[in-house]
Amino acid sequence: DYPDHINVGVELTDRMVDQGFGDNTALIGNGRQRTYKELSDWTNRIAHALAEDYGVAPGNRVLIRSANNPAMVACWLAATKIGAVVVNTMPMLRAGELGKIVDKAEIAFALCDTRLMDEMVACAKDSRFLQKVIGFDGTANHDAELDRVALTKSVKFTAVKTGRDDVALLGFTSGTTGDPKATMHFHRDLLIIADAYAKEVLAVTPDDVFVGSPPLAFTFGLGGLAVFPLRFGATATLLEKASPPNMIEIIETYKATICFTAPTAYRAMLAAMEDGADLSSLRAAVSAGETLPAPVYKAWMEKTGKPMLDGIGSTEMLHIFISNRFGDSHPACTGRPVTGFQARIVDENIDDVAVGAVGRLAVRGPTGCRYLADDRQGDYVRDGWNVTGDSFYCDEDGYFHFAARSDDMIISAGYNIAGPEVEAALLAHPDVAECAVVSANDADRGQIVQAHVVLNAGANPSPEMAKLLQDYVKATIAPYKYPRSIIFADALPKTATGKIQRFRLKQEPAA
Ligand code: 3SK
Repeated sequence: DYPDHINVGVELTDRMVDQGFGDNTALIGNGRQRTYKELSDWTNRIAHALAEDYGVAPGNRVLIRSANNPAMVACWLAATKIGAVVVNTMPMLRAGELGKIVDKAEIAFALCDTRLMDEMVACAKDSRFLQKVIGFDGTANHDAELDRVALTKSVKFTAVKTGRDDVALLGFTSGTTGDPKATMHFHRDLLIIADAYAKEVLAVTPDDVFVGSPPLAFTFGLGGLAVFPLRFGATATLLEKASPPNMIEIIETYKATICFTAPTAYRAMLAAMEDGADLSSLRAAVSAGETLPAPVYKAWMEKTGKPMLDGIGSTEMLHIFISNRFGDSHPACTGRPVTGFQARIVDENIDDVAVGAVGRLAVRGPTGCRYLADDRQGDYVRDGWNVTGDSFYCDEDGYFHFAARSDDMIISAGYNIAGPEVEAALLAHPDVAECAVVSANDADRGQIVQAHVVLNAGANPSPEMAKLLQDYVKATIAPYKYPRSIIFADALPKTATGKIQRFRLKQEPAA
């Protein structure tokens, strides 16, 4: 029941001012706080500049390159107000990676934090699509071209009357092959994720203060650190470098109430948390982006007592579609579908599997996958269901449980072994800081379980330690699942959004 015309840039700024939230703090970052009225004025000035001085037209694709900061949010909302289709990108991307995105989305304009210009300019030099790179000041001291032009403009702007089903955002997902896919999302989709997940599951109010680490270029971050707070008159704190100690400090300083991050960061927050750390304001620790290992959930609950809500989303679906709830949150359980979404466990013919059996997680709802010009659309959406890359099972009470990424299932001597289950067993050992479990080829067993392990400081990576960990796993889960190969590492390969790149580890020979 959304109107025919929605502009999400207007909904999250001017509309909030009209509804009486003008004096509420909308954004905190880089040492400054902005109210909703200030954000509305700021975005209107930038919108004028983009449309009038740079000729950005409705439907043009606009890339934004920045770390998480208020200026990035202002640029995103301003470009959305003029009906542009925005592609938010990570600050660490190199010219070659930016080039793939520019080519795929045929991007004409780039708005770039002046501190990150080099790679953007290098990308533009060879591009047949990119017409103009416009610098903005990510520190929000208005010391860059776009800021200077915007300051000459009126704070009143009549936004483009976009249709609710006009594309507002292209979310890029790198996949495992390195060939990026762009998922198209409509103006209404950005409101739906707030009105479904953020309202129903988190019950966000104007008193909430959000903190977290996922980049705004990742839809997990854009939802959790921009759309959700701004939809409800709440406050977003934005950190350019969201280290675990920084997040703890923000919770203490600004009395943050909702934290969005991935399990690895929660684990690191626990390690960085000093006795006496004050997390009393926190009312939800949202975990997504990776499955939440039961030991991390339990350690968090024991140490903080603050509700931890595991959920699963995807760039294709835009945000979280299955989640735990307050008072109904369980270890090793992803929860139940968010209102408006339906989920099933299916086989390769998209038929239901038995209750409790592992199969592919399929989902449908008010958002869904629409790849931009990509043959992989037909693999992802089948019979109207979005078939994810995750293996799950559903119990008799309708709760969904993660088994493995479909390509993380290890078949060893006829046994099906879910890599994440072995990871959870290893992570429960006090000497293990991080681990990733993959398959390695083996002449006798076809595949064997191989664990890549980062040890905590002080623990010694030795054959004795490997044996100790193997025995520990055998004593924790069915012994056939133990990692026959253990490789110690200083760090694990990760994507820019912090997901472990297990596919890169699979190339390692068995040790
Ligand atoms: O990976 C996830 O779980 C996720 C969650 C929310 C939005 C987007 C993604 C990929």
